[in-house]
Amino acid sequence: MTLEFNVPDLACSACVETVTQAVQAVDGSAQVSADPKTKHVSIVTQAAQADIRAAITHAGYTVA
Ligand SMILES: [Cu+2]
Repeated sequence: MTLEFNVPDLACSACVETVTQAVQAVDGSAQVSADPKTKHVSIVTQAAQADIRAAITHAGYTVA
């Protein structure tokens, strides 16, 4: 399944890396694409949306 999130705090490529690592700590095979310009994060994963959302939040980012 593909999850779509808006992460307004996503400012640069380091943020993308942080979010990607947080998501992949939940699901190592997750495919994460995130764009600091649009603040849009798209994640292909089998993990539950709530778990992915929690991982991003715990990494210090607000999910809109
Ligand atoms: Cu950043």
